[in-house]
Amino acid sequence: MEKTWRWFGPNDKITLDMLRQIGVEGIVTSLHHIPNGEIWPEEEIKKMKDLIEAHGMRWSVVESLPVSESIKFAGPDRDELIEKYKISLANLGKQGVRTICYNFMPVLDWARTDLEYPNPDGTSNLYFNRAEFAYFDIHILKREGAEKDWDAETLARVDELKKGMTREGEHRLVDNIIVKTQGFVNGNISEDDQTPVDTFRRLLDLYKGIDKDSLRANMKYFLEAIMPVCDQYGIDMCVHPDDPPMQILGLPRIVTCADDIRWMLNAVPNPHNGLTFCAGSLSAGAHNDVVAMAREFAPRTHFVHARICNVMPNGDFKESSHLDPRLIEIVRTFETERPGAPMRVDHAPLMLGDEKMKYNAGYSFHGRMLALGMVSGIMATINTESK
Ligand code: DNO
Repeated sequence: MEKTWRWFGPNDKITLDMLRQIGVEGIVTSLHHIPNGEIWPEEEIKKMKDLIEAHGMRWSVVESLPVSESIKFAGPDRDELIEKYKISLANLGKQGVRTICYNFMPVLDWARTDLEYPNPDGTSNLYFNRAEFAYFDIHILKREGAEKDWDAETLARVDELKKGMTREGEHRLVDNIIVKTQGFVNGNISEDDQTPVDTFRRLLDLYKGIDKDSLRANMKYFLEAIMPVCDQYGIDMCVHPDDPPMQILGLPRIVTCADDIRWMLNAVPNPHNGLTFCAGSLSAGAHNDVVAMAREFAPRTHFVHARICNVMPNGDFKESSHLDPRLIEIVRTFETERPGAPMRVDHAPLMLGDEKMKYNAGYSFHGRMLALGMVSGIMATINTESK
């Protein structure tokens, strides 16, 4: 696979020169300065592409070309937004940038409760504490009917948490769940939002009455509308699975398991309608056999996120080592079945000074460098064995 790296543009503290030195071949990035829903002009795309190429790499993947909420919940301006999306795709196609990662998660792009969960070796990791997330839902968002969506064991943990919860503790949860994990992904929340909980509630309201079937219908509508542009320019659309892969905060989620993925691939059977195989997101659901899913969906996978999670019996989950045997099997599958596909690592630990650098959550330098080294080693071994 092609070794790629998610780079956040010229303001990223990690520079293109640094990436070249650590064996990165392709860049995964977005035009982060263009607001969600606006057209990406061809000259802006060319500028980014030229910058990357001047550093000896190529622009392999767009992550993300964000899908506006209104397209997801079928708001009155969805056709207009889809037209703009198509123009952006065509402009990317004209510049030869042909792999596009996006997601169809309502409101929230991904969720974690702790961004620096300490490991015994002195590094730290991202962590999802199910009870803390439920606490956020029930006691901070105060979402109507929230309690009904959580199991008894989690509710008992929430009660325990409540006894010791402080204002700082609540603030930290809001910051982690709404601000720090969402702010940098061109989503709905900006890092300087002074009232993120209110913004969040307004966003949740947009989805009143939208269930799984209507969200699926809206996704199909979107994909059918953009496929002609994908056909014309050879663009591969790669949906990112829902992270975590389950219903949360009363929102429907439709890319959570093998059945969901089968549905979305069959609903629009064009090969350009494909998948970002994010082993990490899928493995955060105990219901997913990620190794089997990699084998099943390899033919329609155009982009791979190499990382993996461990789910605990209480539903909490944590990122695991990039040398996890499941990940080795997944890398083997894609290295064999999709040899040229772009692959990147993410959600690696904070280590060796990363913690002072204020990187975007999940996107450390040393941690990711080590992870890329590990996955590169797995790939090299697989290639040697197969000769
Ligand atoms: C988180 C990422 C996601 C991903 C988007 C794709 O670390 O994996 O933010 O980029 O969901 O649209």
